[in-house]
Amino acid sequence: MKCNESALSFVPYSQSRASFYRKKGYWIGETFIDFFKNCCNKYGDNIALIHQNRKLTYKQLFTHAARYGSYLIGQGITEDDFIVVQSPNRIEHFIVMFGILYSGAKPVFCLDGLGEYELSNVISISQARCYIRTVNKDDQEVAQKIADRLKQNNSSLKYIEIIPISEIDAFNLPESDLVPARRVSPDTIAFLLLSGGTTGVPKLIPRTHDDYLYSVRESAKICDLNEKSKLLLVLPIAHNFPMSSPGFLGAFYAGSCVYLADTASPDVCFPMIEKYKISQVSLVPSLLMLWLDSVFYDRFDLTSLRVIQVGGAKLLPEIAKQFVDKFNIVLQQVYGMAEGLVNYTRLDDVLETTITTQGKKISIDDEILIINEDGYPLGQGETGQIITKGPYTINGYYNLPNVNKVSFTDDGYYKTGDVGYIDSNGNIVVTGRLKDIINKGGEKISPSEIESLLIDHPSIKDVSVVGEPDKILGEKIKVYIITHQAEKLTLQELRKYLLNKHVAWQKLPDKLEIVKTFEYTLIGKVNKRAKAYPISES
Ligand code: AMP
Ligand code: DBH
Repeated sequence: MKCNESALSFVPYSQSRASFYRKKGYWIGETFIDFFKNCCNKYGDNIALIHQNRKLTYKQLFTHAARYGSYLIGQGITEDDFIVVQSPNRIEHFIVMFGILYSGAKPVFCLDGLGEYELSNVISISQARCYIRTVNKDDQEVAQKIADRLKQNNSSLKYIEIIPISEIDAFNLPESDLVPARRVSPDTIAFLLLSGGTTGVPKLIPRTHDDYLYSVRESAKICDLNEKSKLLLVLPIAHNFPMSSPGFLGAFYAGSCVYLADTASPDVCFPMIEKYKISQVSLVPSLLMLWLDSVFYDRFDLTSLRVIQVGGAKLLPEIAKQFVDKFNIVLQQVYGMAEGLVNYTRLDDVLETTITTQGKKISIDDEILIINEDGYPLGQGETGQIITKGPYTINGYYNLPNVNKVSFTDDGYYKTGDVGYIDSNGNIVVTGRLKDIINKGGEKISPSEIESLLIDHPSIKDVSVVGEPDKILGEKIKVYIITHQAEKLTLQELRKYLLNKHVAWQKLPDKLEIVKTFEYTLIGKVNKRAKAYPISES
């Protein structure tokens, strides 16, 4: 066992479960680099990636990644290192990602929108030795300054690299400098993903080669990807959904072509769908609504679209039905989580199922239980918390033993914090949630994290952050504040205060209400469901 995979930081699968998953053929002993190499050998001259007028075949992508990986090895990167990675949706991300995996090190995937504050927390929990960011040329200077400060403030961080987009060719080392990919064990951590958390600190999710690749292969099959499929990638590339459900990894497994869009807005995506004859796209419900109402709908030929995956937040059946009718596509609902479990409605499901349920689990060995408040399993059709364990669901967050005590049951089930039931056909229906998160258009935001940042503000005596229902985004961030002496505070001031703390812009509050008091529960917690007493609104 490697030092950074000690019992404290990484909770492995038990030996008996691991050998069961191997026996069943779920875990095949393949590492990410084996997987990538196999895809690139098999589909060599197919186009893997297109962004605007740049294209890479599978073969070219492999060569770039191998060169970058060799370069990293030359820089002294080892298989024990965690490397925090941040990129916009550009070809460079794939080169950096597979380059890191080639070097044997482990990427820690961070959304491009994360601020210095969140990055610092991630570096501190993972004890990352490197931070690599790819940026548009215009943002290079700012990114370099942030990276320098991160290095100053985090002693584990020894090496930073800011790569301007389109300049990755600078790492085009001569063939002779290529070194072989480092061999790592397929049952160790391949990378860390971030969970939208309920705690003040981000939760890092350790996924192994064996477990993650199983979910990728199965997802590609369930979503019917093949060499002719053309996927448009619009969601942030570091998120689990566009990565693996079926995502770009599913596409690579099937030899499909991935098109990168600069934004998810219809004026950018619809012309691309027409031009490239895109067949599949993954969206969150808020984007689906944007596409549904777009004035651009009539201006482009969208008939090549065959399947739309929708997940990340609850999709209302009425909206689902309207979308299917208008776009004439097969809707595939996806209920998944970076911690593991992914459910899909199947492509041959009847319409009623695809619009009203979140589908079936990937594997017959995904164990899903619905439990009541006392932790007892409920029957089919009964509503309670969804808990799960299985061949690709983690057994603990990375380096957070205290969080693990509350996030997992004694017998190893991950407590999703989601509420739902399983219908008579075995489809899961998500009806609500227990966990204290705000789901703003699929982006998971921790209220307690924002509260702990705001409570330091000199005018704020107490603060409560809640999700307020929103027609398009599902929820928006609303802040209730009690001030010390009826000071005036505006939403703008609060947002600026958070920005000065280098918080990701997704976490900036949308609404502010100053109140005289909160209502408290019997044990003295702010009762977030209760109505507070407004004295002014901004
Ligand atoms: P994370 O743990 O940050 O990866 O976020 C996963 C969470 O997103 C789930 O536990 C759900 O709360 C939510 N989620 C994902 N997909 C869906 C869906 N199709 N319907 C409802 N909620 C969803
Ligand atoms: O929201 C998610 O995290 C999510 C949604 C759909 C996910 O991780 C996934 C599919 O794999």
